[in-house]
Amino acid sequence: MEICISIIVQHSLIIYSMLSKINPTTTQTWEKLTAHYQQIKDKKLTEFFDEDPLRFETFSQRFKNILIDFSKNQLGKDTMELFSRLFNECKISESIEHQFTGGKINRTENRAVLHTALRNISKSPIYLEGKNVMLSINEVWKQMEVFSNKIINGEHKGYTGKPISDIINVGIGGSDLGPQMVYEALKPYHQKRIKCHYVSNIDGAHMAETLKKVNPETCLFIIASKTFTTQETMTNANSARDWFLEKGGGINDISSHFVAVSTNSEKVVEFGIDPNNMFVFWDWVGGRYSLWSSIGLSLCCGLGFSSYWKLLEGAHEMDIHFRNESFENNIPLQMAAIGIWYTNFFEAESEAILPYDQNMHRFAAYFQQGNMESNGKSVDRNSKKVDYSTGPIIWGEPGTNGQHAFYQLIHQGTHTIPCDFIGFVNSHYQMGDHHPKLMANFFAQTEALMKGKSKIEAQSELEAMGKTSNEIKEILDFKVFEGSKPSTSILGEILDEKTLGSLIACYEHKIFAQGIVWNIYSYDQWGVELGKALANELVPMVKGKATSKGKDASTIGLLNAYLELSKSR
Ligand code: G6Q
Repeated sequence: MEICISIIVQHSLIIYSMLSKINPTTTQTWEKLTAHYQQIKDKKLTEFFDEDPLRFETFSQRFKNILIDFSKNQLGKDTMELFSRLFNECKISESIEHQFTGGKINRTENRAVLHTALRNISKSPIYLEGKNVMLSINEVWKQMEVFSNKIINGEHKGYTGKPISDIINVGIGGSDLGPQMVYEALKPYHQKRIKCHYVSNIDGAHMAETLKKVNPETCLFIIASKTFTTQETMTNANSARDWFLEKGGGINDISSHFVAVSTNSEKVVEFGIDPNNMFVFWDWVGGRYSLWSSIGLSLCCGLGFSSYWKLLEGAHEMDIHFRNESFENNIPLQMAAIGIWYTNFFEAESEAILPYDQNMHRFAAYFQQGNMESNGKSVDRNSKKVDYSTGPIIWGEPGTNGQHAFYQLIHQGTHTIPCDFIGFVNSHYQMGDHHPKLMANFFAQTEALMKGKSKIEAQSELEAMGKTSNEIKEILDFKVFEGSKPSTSILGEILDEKTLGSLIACYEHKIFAQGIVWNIYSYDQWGVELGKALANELVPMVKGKATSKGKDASTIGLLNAYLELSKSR
């Protein structure tokens, strides 16, 4: 017994010292990178290409049917060599192993981080505290497959005997963004008879407008919440249940119209959902990484289990790549390095994700959470305030819409905004020449950002247009594009399930690797808590049932105005 306790104690000590606690800016390589930055910061991107005719080949990587072109970034081979050393100094390989093998690297929540196990389709054992987690994962996979097959083939009937036609996923944040993003991205793979809807916002408009589109007899609600206590989700779930009962469903019919995806069985039962209709997951799945868990149930129903499986397969392939490849060939690590290069040396504050694929319209929003909630931290793993930048602001919209909106600032503004362009060689939609035109825009933008337009070029253009020298003088400076605006191009063969799975996993690993170097904990999200707690406290005040005494003057002012104006309607 004593020996056993001693082993446990030793083990937990090892667990807590698992990730390095190195301030990256104190490493030898950081100093070298700083000097290196001074040498190349003003070098034009076009100069890099002039010097090395094989630059595209040197800085392109291939992963399955995806090509990643890093060549239009402000860096040379020496830059990447330095980053390889920095990553070694920050113990990246050890950290990757800790993550994949169930180390409690989410230190502030004392949890392992094992979303990679959820897509371990090889089913090879992964042990957490002596238990092979793949056994329970496999059981949930089976449950998801059986359930979604019944929905798709119409065997699962609603309370009037009709098959289910609409799935409403009720969740928020990590329990919403991932499945919704994937469902949208994989439109060509949708099941014909089933439509998925996603309701997240506590604004009643979201649920009310969605309910207008469905029939209570044929709709199934998936209440997706890791904790089953989230204010927005529980409020929406209660309203959905009220609506269902009002529209003719009975209490006994709830079991065929409501299922839960959660880690909290007690709360699920309290809500009135039969535990047999519950799909579990585990505390080692972070909300924003839970797409891979039973939170993906709506996808199994809306796409079919085999499509969902291919998504996992694509992610698993990227996991193997990330875990095994050396820095020189490791795509997520190189993406991480380039991001750090711009954030910490070029002082870029944001990164744009620009998919040239309309169906990927939620991809940037998804990684806005993935990245900003993971790496939006300012306390390091030594509990010290960092004195360097960490996670950037992530944003983006699908091309070409963005071109007619915000690209102006990327081309001619004062900020450095590294951009990821994502596009595909083949389209699912064979309509006229839309696709070649779309891709021409992709390539044109990356070219324009890199090359820019010099004063001489602008001048000769204006001359060719027949402008007088006075007219040219007036306008010339505004027609100049500095160029040397960095971009990475990601070109896939077609947007299918596997490719999407690989892309998502690639960005996830990039985020993780950056968090390791920045010496922060990427898997907690304490920043979300304060607002949540205050909102709960404010509800009775907004309802006029509690005094706002003790609140600050602005909040009291807002509350008073709200209550006064609410009387006037
Ligand atoms: C993600 C966050 C957050 C979470 C939501 C929903 O990493 O933790 O976005 O997913 O707050 O939480 P529940 O699933 O517990 O309702």
